[in-house]
Amino acid sequence: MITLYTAFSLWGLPSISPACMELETWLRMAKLAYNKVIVTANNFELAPKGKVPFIEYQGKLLGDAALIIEMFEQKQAINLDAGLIPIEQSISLAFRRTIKENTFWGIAYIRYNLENWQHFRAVLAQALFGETPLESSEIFVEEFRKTVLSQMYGHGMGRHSSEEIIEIICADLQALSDFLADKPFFMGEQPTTLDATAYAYFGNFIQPPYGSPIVDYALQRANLCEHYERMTGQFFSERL
Ligand SMILES: N[C@@H](CCC(=O)N[C@@H](CS)C(=O)NCC(=O)O)C(=O)O
Repeated sequence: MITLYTAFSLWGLPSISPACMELETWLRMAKLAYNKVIVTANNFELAPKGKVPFIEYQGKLLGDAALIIEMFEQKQAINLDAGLIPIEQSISLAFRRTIKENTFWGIAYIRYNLENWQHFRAVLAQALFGETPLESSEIFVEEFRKTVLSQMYGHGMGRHSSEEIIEIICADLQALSDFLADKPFFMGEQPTTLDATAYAYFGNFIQPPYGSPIVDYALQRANLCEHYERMTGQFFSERL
């Protein structure tokens, strides 16, 4: 049995962490059964890479959604991308890396900028500390924000102006929308790994209650919104 350690669910999303939602979606697509444990301040220290998601499988803790998916592909001989020819596999990998390594920072930018931080801080505190009063969790969540902002700076996205970040992230969303076009799934008629990634990250732009020109832009990409609904219907129908 797989134990999935994941960030909590909110705003209609299976998880407010896009990487957690990506992995959970993939597990469902691969029809692998799992137990779900919600990560709090108490068990976060189990995370082998200091990040969520992580899993416990065959007595070992493993981190990183992409590496976990690769491990299952090998150990369980599951390949959601088996129908793709090599050039399609390259495109899929390039889009997944773009979403996870670049577009993701748009989500962090929206949540951790000062405008939305007051609200997101309370969400994070509640998730990590439950009913503990906000005061006692304040230091932890403020440190958490500092870590994320410094990661964003280290990545390079955090060195750009708001206008530049908005332009960069909207260009990623446009590329995704153009590539999806009028297909039901990114690589055609059947869902593949890229659908899990795009679904999770796009959902984490459009579902939270945070205003941003990026969110407005995302919501105007009708085919991506329809893809989000399609994936929910197919893999998280209990949420409808
Ligand atoms: N490449 C990792 C990214 C995971 C990730 O960035 N997780 C975030 C939440 S979405 C996290 O745990 N951040 C806490 C931290 O960086 O300290 C994956 O795909 O699993």
